[in-house]
Amino acid sequence: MAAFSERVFSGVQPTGNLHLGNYLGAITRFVALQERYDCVYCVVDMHAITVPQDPTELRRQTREVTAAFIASGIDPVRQIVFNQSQVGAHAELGWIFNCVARMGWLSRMTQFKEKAGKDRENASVGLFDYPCLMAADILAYKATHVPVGEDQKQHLELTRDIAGKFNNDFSASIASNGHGEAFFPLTEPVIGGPAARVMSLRDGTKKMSKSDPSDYSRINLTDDADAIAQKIRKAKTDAEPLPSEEAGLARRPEADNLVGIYAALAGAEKPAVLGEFGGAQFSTFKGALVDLAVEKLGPIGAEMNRLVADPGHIDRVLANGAARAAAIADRTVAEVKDILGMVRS
Ligand code: AQP
Repeated sequence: MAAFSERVFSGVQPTGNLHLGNYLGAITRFVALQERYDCVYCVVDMHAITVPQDPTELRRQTREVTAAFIASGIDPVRQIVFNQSQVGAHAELGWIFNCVARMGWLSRMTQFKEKAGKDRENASVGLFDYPCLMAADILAYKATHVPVGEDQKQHLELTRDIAGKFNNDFSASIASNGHGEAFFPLTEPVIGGPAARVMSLRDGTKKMSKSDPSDYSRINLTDDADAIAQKIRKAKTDAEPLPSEEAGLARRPEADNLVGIYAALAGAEKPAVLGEFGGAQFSTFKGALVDLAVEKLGPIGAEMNRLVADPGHIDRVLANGAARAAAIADRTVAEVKDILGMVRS
């Protein structure tokens, strides 16, 4: 396999109510990775429109996700922060990948099945095709690492399948165009830690999600201290005290979830949290979790509110990021066209 320079790409949809799952599963990892890698972080508005969006809300939420990135510690000067629709190369490469990916591959995607539900006939073609655009997002930058929550693992495997098939199908042309053995990297997912899959506060077997109708199922990044406290105090639990060992969390999804959230917010692992709280009642543990969550999330929510009050500044950040992103992605698409045999002037 050819050597690729290391680069991180990831995206978040501007579909409202950024929550603790998005923050712990994805955004905190984005922040950590920027210390070691060149990073490209994208507000994926083209993915958002795979389900209906109100135009005014889409614009507001695009700015809000950008504000969340910056408020959480992503540096848009050192790293590239932009919204997907401003860089046409994503859609162009996405089309090319439609012609590389196979129907059978996409038919196996569980997220489409979950999101389309029983009304598959009425789902948009874009919702079905989402993973091809996601592969284009990543591979337009030849990203070697993608930090995501566990729910995105299957889509990343598909990205690797698309990259592998492209490298294989066009190997002769890739070599004759001077790109060596492989044009695209086989991107590595960066998944893990105690909060790779944060669950609903109302049901420990369901993912915490923006689209859950109950606001009590999630902690939003913009929730104030009172809302955070109420949601944690009302979070579903069982009747037993916390165990002292991690094995004691098996078959206790709600307890496991709250311990995972505490660990991720504290920058610790679950055994250390259980070392401290093993034997405690939930009332005690929830009190400590409220204090920690308010301490960590309060300043982020306040900074987000400050940033969204100046949409002009956010739009300038996005425009600057888009120009820098396009410089990389346009070149990749031009090279892909040469490999495919498309005439360009
Ligand atoms: N519950 C979660 N736990 C850990 N990570 C999560 N992510 C999402 N939910 C959790 C990760 O957050 C990043 C951005 O996700 P997204 O907003 O682009 O899309 P999503 O996964 O579809 O988010 P939601 O909240 O579940 O939205 P809806 O309800 O619209 O489907 C991704 O890295 C994701 O893994």
